[in-house]
Amino acid sequence: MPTYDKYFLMKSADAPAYVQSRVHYFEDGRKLTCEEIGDGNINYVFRVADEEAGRSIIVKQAGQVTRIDKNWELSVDRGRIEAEILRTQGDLAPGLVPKVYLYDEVMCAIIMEDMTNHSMMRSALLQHRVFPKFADQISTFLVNTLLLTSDVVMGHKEKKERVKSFINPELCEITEQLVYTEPYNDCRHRNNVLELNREFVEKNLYSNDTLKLAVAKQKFDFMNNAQCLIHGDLHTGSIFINEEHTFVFDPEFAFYGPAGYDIGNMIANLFFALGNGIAVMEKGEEKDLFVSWISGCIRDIVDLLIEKYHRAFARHVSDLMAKSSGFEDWYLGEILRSTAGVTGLEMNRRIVGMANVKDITSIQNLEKRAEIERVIITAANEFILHASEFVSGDCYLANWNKAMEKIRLEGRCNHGL
Ligand code: SR1
Ligand code: MG
Repeated sequence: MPTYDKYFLMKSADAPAYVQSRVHYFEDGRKLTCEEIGDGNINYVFRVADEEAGRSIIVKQAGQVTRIDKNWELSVDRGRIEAEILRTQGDLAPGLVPKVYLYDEVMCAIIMEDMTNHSMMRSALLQHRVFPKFADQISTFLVNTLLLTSDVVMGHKEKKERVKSFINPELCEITEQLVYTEPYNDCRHRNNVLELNREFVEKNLYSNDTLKLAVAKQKFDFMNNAQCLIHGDLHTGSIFINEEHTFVFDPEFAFYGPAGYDIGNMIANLFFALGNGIAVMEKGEEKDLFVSWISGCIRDIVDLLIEKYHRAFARHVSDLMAKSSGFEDWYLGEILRSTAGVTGLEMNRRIVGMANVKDITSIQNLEKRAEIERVIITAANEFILHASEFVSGDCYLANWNKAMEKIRLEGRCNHGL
């Protein structure tokens, strides 16, 4: 029987005994089952269950290399960061993240609440399910976790201590490469570009110097702006959801960075779901319902976030100078500018970069996929190049619609988008 005093990467068969040795969650002697359910690029996620009693728990273990590339080594310290931020976010946004029962420094494993009766949001959106409460819930999560961990609210010394403990160089480096560099030059020759779009990508991304300058400015904001504690990878695969409730999890990329990074990631990933709905759904009521819900969701997230930001600012801001007239709007303006830029960056990198999204890669009709990819890149470049213009939810939708129109007019969109 292992004593777990030395790190090893668990297999499904190891996890039940490990859980029993670490937490008192299942009664002794119960028959436990386990499956590995992780579908991310990096870690292993085991669901350990007592099927008869209807109880289950999650073990998430950090491997020493990524799943997407076994030659890619990563510090296992990300497990500690993830456990700490889940606890912090649980305090700031109660009920919106899973409870952490234990973090094991040796095995680099977190034992946490299972998000039963919830589905991974990306998979649910691929089935074109709608979640009417999501915009309200995620905007609360964003405002609470971002504004309340920033210097405008927190004591500045305490905040600096936290910046220190959330230094996350290796995971940040992944983002610096995959989001802020490679989509614009394929410098590591690992971009995935659809053959039908090769020329389009060459022209609009790899040879676009104006765009590269705007991206470079955003990159240095990401690296230097320790504004607040961000999740760092807030896409629809980092959310479990049902019609009533939302759980945000998987914050191993967390560090003190720009608030707009989380908000922009969220919006971009909803655009992927919208793109999928437009490309694959048959014309009709169901499609209209999904497209109108997801568009409304994007618009509402931005607008609710602005509304809740002002409320939280009035209630929580402690820094005397941040109370100066005009500061509240200026600070929000900076967040919104960065949000729009990151929306564009995430949209581009999931289309041409190394780590893609099923919303798009699962589109079987390659002509349709190519067209929706061009719409996404067109909209993305506008978000990046004109970031300061996106000051409301309607601006986001108008840009998407303009990109759809542009691709149609270019005579390429003949496949029913
Ligand atoms: C090597 S990791 C690739 C991507 O997966 C993660 O979820 C992040 O989004 C990262 O960029
Ligand atoms: Mg992840």
